[in-house]
Amino acid sequence: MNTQKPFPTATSDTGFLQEPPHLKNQYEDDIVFKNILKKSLPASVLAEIEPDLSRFGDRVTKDILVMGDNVDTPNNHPQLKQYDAWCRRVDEISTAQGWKELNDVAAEEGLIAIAYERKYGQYSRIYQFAKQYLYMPSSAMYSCPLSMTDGAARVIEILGTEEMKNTYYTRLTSRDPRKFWTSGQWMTERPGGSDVGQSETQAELTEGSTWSISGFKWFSSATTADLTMLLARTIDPKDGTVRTGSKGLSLYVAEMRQPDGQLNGVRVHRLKNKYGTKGLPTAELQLSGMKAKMLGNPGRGVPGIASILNITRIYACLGVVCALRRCLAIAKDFAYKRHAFNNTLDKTPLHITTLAELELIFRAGAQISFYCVELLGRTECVEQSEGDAAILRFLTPIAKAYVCKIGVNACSEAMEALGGQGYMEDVGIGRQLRDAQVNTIWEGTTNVLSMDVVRVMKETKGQCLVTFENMIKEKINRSVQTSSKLSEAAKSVEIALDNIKQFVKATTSKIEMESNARQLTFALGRTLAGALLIEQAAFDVANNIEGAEQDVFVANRWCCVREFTQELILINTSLVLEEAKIVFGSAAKI
Ligand code: MFK
Repeated sequence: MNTQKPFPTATSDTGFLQEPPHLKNQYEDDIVFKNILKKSLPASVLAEIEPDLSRFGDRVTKDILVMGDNVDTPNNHPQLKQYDAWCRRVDEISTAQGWKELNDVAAEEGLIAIAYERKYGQYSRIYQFAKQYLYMPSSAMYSCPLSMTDGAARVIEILGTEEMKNTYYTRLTSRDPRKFWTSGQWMTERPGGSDVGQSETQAELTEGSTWSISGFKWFSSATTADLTMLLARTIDPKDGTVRTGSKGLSLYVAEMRQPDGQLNGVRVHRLKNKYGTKGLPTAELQLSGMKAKMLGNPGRGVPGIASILNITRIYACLGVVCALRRCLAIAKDFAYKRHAFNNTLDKTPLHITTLAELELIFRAGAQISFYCVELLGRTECVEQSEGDAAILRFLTPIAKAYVCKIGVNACSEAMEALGGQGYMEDVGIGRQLRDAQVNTIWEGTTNVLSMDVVRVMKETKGQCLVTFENMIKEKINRSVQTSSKLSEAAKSVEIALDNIKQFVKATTSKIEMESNARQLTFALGRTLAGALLIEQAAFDVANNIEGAEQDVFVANRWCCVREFTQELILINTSLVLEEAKIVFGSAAKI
């Protein structure tokens, strides 16, 4: 029988005190991330940027983390003051000190600038997103204004006038905090968040090329931005008519404030009370005569703003991946330190297996995100990159829908890995989970993105699937030549590809295509991740890189499980009708 002397009575200061988990350098401590960069960057570029990444990887655990914590402190959440003491309308939104500091850090660190200076050509995007990856989990959603700023810079680069490029673009891509501007992106209105074609806001030409915009925007994220990109229904200057639906919408750019500092026809109706992203000011806005300029052609607002969405969607995808990475960093360090049932958690079989599942999801998501970034860089910097643009157009909604969905669930699981402590605000997982959740919603919900996948298939008459298959096969065929240990995984990917093709063939009606869109999107995401994990493992083996053995294991573990190769279950029309009955109680008219 084990006996021991009685313990002294524990008080709040004596007795057991758990050693807390600590964050190490977020670049040096992340072999998955480092290996992705090795695969996707020329060695000379990586050698040049690595000191900056290593320095920044340390900084995001120090002053930047303090700024983020300051932003997410309840007393510091944004406040709206609508009137001054004399009943003058002022509509001032105050934000945390940390919020302002995060803005300055973003400019100084070149978190937008790097992508547009293009010092490393197509690889500049990877460098920029590598820094975003490090910055996001510490910055309490300053990545939101930054992602929209990035999208706005790109749209101005594509569609803007010389004047816009000399003024707005220069500011959006500046490294000088005194010059740096951020941009918002206002689409959502009360009748339609997903179905933007129902928007009510209207734009009327007043003088020269200046438009006057009036209406009500229901969600405006980062309302303290200096500039905004917005959609409005164009009143035809010739006959005063407006066109209904999304073809009547044009894209406009407007400054938040007029030269005298007054708001530019904007009234802040109220701040939103959100589930997460608490430090990010999101507001309802009344627009009355907001002066704006049109970007691109009238009626082409949705395709115009889609250039922003296609960038912010990659941010959303990466945002979940790095949130999960942060949750895992905390959970892993805790596992080394926490004793339970006569062992530390890192030696407890079920705990190991649970964290390994999350590690797989993280690695899969990181591969998909950085592959999209790689393609984005090529489309912006390489001539004749139409093929890359076509595949990126197809992969972006797949990446956003699939990675955000599996990643948020994994963040929730990581919270549980610390037991009750995981649920405590000051441990650091709560904010990650809350903030990650929005990424499944904004910039298109999972269903909207799944329908976007269907849209691309329709628009390309199925060619995107052929391109997808070729790209995947090219990656896995090349990889198995490097390592025979990847053959099983590669075979699984081929089976998964065949299943997808059979599945698409079997969906014959519009109803079937739509009701199966989510399944299809997830299967495409899962398969893409498989091919990229195989490619990473082969690269590591070929170059004898640290972590190669684990990456071979990961590729096999991801691809050689039942869910990966299982056939997709076709939801046919009669099944949808039956499902409608169990959900809504009666047969749906669809
Ligand atoms: C860390 C991350 C931070 C992120 C911060 C973000 C904060 C900002 C918060 C927000 O602003 S949330 C609001 C986000 N809103 C959305 O994402 C809207 C979601 N809805 C959709 O995406 C709908 O699919 C869409 C509005 C595009 C549907 O509109 P329509 O008019 O029914 O679409 P239609 O007719 O299919 O497409 C119109 C045109 O746009 C077509 O081109 P054509 O006219 O030439 O045929 C489409 O091909 C084109 N298009 C649509 N989506 C596209 C696109 N083109 C390129 N890329 C896309 N993604």
